[in-house]
Amino acid sequence: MPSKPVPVNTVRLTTAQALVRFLAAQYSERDGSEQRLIPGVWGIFGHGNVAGLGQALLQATRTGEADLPYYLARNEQAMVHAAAAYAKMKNRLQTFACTASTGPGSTNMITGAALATTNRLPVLLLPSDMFASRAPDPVLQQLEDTRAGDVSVNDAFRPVSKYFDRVSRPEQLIPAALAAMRVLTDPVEAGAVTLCLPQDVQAEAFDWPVEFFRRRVWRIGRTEPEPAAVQRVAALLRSAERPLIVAGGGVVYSEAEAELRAFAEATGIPVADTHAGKGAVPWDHPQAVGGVGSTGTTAANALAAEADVVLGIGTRYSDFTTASHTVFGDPDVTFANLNVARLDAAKHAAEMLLADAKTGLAALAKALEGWSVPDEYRAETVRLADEWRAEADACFDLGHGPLPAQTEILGALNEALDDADVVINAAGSMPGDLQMLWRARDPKAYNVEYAFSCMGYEIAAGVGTKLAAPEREVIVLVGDGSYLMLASEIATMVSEGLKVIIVIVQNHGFASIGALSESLGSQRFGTKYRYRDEDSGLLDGDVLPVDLAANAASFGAEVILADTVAGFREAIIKAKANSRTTVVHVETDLYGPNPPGSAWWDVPVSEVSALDSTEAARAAYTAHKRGQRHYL
Ligand SMILES: Cc1ncc(C[n+]2csc(CCOP(=O)(O)OP(=O)(O)O)c2C)c(N)n1
Ligand SMILES: [Mg+2]
Repeated sequence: MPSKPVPVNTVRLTTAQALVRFLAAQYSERDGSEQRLIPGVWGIFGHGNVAGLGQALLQATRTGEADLPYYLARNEQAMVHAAAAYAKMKNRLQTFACTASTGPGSTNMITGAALATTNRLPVLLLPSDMFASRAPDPVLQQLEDTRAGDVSVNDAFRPVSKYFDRVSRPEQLIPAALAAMRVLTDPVEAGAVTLCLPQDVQAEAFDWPVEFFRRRVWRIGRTEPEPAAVQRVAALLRSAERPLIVAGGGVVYSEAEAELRAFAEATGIPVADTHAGKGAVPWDHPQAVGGVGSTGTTAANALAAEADVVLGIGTRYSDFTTASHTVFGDPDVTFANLNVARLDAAKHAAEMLLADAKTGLAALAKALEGWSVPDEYRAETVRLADEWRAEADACFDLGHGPLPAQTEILGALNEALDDADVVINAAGSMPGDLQMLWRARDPKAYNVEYAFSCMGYEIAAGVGTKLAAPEREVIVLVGDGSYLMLASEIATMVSEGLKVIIVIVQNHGFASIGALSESLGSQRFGTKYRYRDEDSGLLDGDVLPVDLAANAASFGAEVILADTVAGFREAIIKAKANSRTTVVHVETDLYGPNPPGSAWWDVPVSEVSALDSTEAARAAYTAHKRGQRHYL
């Protein structure tokens, strides 16, 4: 006998209207606190989304049927950066959706997607796609592939997304949207989630089961460690004489700072940090030794050189952290990694402790109760950290001229800021200086994106960070190169009334890649913003008349100029007192001096060359390369 159909209450909506209603009903939960998973949508409209998602967002606002505020970005890459920075500030418990038109609007988001996935930050991307019906093909901005009819430019999102789907029929939205939420709230999978929305499907109506739109709570949870794994790692640490902790972003995202501090104090194990982990332990804590690796402190790198057991917590061990596999120097060094993700836990042939950082640290602390490193090792940690702090103090007070050194500007800024103020940066010479010198006391006060190190992240991230933490002062540090790449979100800050301080560090070129080029024998070739010199044929003529202060003012920001350290200090005090977006423009010396380096970074030098500078650099490279190894 045929069974009767199950009665389902339905509501007739377009796919876009359904998605808006669905997103407004999604919540995340951890430790009992619930919050909206997707509290808003960023976008730029074109023919791909203006009448689909655009109409749905308008209808939601006009009728109040779904609470999903819309933010208008100036560049699609930037809006994904804003969403990633927001998610970072919210410890991955919340993020934004981003809607873009077909073709270039969508492909502009690919860099942002890669940044989010590389940094393990959830973002929901909604690129519009070519017609599912194919009726008017090829539409404006449609790629035509001679080999396959179903390929669109959006397929380029696949390798940079942790979940990818194309909603080619309205009803496909149901499994696609649920899968998207699952991945967005999974700390192991954290990254970009892409739902491609063909422009005709966005506007197509369907009878949706009302159950699809009920309030849904996605429980993020905390993975408990396996007791046997805790015992194995505890035994390894007990056997150690010179253990070292490498604290990464997982500590911060898991809000495990108190556990890490307590663990470090009880065991006496020194704590080195990565960019994403900075601030988890305050810089002046007795076990804190600062950044480790290529741009690490002398203290952290000296301890790493002799560490017998390295406990990595929530770190992905980038090449900067390991100094390209050279910073850990003990031939018998072994690793234990506490991480939610097997991908990271398994690195360097480690004893794996698969768990959330908070629960994992609590379990480890219990298993190691009563055990500590020898007093001499604690004393050595403090001595090395003190030595480094004296070096850092010297970098802050060089009396360099005529233009200040960047380290002096960073020192003055660090001193002028309060503990909760957030500093943002991503690329250029500043991340290295900050990794060595910045003194953070608050785990959310340091937002340096150094997994993708994407020029152009900085200002956009200022927007996302300020939306996430309106109560905090947000300071964007941006080099002139990064500024030139993507400054347009200053207009967004102004229109949204977001008070952000942007410090433009103007040195007329790439201090970072210039110094790198010189050290690799490439003589700073092509790293300065200069007129082309007629005699040499190179870009080494006069400085260009580019005026970034005037450019920033043209967006509606208030601009303060500084050309000395004292002037910069005053400018920051004024900027802090301001209530609107303020840009502080400071000129610094392109040639440093840089803080003292104590580790290497593997950037290959030409094996054969007709230049003496390259030959010399190759010899140095070959020598360094001998110290590189797999940790097996
Ligand atoms: C999108 C992108 N393109 C290229 C690079 C490679 N890169 C790293 S730093 C840098 C120069 C940065 O210049 P600027 O922002 O002025 O900072 P500075 O080096 O002067 O401190 C470049 C081109 C990058 N990180 N990101
Ligand atoms: Mg520069």
